[in-house]
Amino acid sequence: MRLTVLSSVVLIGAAFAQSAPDPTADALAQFQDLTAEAQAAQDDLLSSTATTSSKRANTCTKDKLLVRKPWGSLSNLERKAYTDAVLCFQKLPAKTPTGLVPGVRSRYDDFLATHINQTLNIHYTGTFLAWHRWFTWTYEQALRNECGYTGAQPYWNWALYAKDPASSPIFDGSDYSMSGNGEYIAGKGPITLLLGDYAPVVLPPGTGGGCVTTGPFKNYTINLGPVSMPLNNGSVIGGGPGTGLAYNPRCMKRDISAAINTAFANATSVVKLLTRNTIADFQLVMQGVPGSGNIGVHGGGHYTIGGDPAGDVFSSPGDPAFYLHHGMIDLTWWVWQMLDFTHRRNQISGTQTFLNQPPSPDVTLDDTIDLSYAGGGPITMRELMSVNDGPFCYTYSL
Ligand SMILES: *[C@@H]1O[C@H](CO)[C@@H](O)[C@H](O)[C@H]1NC(C)=O
Ligand SMILES: *[C@@H]1O[C@H](CO)[C@@H](O)[C@H](O)[C@H]1NC(C)=O
Ligand SMILES: *[C@@H]1O[C@H](CO)[C@@H](O)[C@H](O)[C@H]1NC(C)=O
Ligand SMILES: *[C@@H]1O[C@H](CO)[C@@H](O)[C@H](O)[C@H]1NC(C)=O
Ligand SMILES: [Cu+2]
Repeated sequence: MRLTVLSSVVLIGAAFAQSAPDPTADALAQFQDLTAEAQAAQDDLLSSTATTSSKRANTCTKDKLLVRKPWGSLSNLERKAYTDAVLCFQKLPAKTPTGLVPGVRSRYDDFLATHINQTLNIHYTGTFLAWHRWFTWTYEQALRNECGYTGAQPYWNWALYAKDPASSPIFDGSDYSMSGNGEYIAGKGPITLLLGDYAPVVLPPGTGGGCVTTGPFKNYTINLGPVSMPLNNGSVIGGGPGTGLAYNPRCMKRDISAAINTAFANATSVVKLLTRNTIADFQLVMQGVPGSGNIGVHGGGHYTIGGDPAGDVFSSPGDPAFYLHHGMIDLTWWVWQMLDFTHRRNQISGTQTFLNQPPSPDVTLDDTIDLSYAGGGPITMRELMSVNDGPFCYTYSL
């Protein structure tokens, strides 16, 4: 009897191996379908004559949409135009007074300083998605208006390269990448993420760890942060207690991890995220349900890059790949909204403080977001709810 069961299991296994669909390919196809549905819904919306409800209502039409594309589908020329614009932005003088943030040295740092300063009010809060949509858009517009960039913000589709992100067009270290992995540091222990009183999440280290020495950002100096680095090998590397606003020049380090990408930001994770039913569930799954051991696609992307500053929640925008990661975060929110725009457009959920510590009121659509010296001026949550209304007029292509 036992033998029979065993041999039938083997037989079923063999049959399965021959005909089973590849789960990754299957999930990627589902992601494509959902994105196509979102695109169709946005097209419908823009071709209908429905009036916009926003105060700053612009006249976003289909032909005016700025199309954000995945890095891998940009030509070398387009990639170079983007990284050149970022390098230009890193050389422009800061607007933030050094009396306020002693460490700022560039326009690029204005954005980093704003993110560091507001970290505890923009993650695991009601503002998380809208704040990062506004932040990424303001950065994209600054590259266009201040550095002559004519393209759109590219994004990083994590699912495409989950098995080997270090060899992806984004991180392969070529002149047409966002720079490569950090230099290999031997003997690294596990990375331990601490989140309040929840059980720590222990992750395998990546295959770098040292300074980035390849690609467009090989000579780039990080000026601010870190504030709260994960434990590496049981001790905090780099980040002391402090505000992160002091001048702390250092090389950019990365510790790219295929294991983290595969575990948390694979094609199935993206599809599972897109099938959440409420915004509360969507944004919690995206950021990782605390205590579950799952860091979500948001944490997955950040810790796939790892190192300093990408591994620090506060100063992660110090790594220019941040904006490609948040392009994809925003893409998933856009798809999710478009799948039922009537009911999802104005859905927000959460309070004003990180995991509601200390307890604070719920965020409302009338609350304002202000990026300080990064620019943009104060704007209400309400105006950030649609990518084709308020200040926005963009879309995503796969
Ligand atoms: C990590 O800890 C182990 C054991 O204590 C040690 O041998 C190793 O050198 C440490 N690695 C680093 C990068 O500090
Ligand atoms: C990077 O810095 C080194 C040493 O200062 C210099 O030789 C090299 O030309 C720089 N590379 C770029 C791309 O700026
Ligand atoms: C893909 O991600 C999900 C979490 O979103 C996880 O449960 C699953 O184990 C991951 N797949 C692999 C192969 O690690
Ligand atoms: C940091 O945030 C505080 C409180 O919102 C604000 O008063 C201050 O101007 C901010 N600093 C910068 C550099 O944005
Ligand atoms: Cu952030």
